[in-house]
Amino acid sequence: MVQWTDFERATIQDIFSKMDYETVGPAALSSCLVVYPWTQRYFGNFGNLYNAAAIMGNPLVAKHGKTILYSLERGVKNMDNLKDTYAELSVLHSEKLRVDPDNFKLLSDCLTIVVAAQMGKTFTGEVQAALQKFLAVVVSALGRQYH
Ligand code: ZNH
Repeated sequence: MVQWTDFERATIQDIFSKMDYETVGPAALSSCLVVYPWTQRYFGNFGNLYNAAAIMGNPLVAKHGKTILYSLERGVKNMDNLKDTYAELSVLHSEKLRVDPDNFKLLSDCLTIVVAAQMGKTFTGEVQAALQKFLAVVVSALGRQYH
């Protein structure tokens, strides 16, 4: 089982409690779709993803960005049981959505960049390590039901 230090727990809780999901979720997902264009293939039903401006202004992208953050919030509340927390979503992404699990890491990097930009100087090396660790464990849990 993954062990968390008090600092890591406090940092993750702090980041998510202060996060504005309305801006961070859409920014992270739209960055992912712009920077890694092949990730657009899963969102064929989202309408216009023609260019960066279209992606950033797409309401379905914005909504889904928020959905992802709410899902991560569930993880923040269940840091000692991330495997079970994401078991069902792992099955969904694997069997139904057929999302290549490598993409989870790309999204978590985009999210880290958005958070870092917002936190400025308070985004220290220790904070970065705690956030990346949390996201890596979530990504691993999301990848567990792939075979
Ligand atoms: Zn995902 C969906 C989460 C990533 C793709 N997702 C989803 C949902 C959730 C999630 C919660 C919803 C479900 C239901 O409805 O039930 N994701 C998530 C998370 C993450 C993710 C947490 C990370 C971290 N995804 C992702 C990626 C991708 C995706 C990266 C690609 C690229 N998802 C997806 C899709 C879907 C989802 C496609 C479906 C959508 C719609 O709406 O249609």
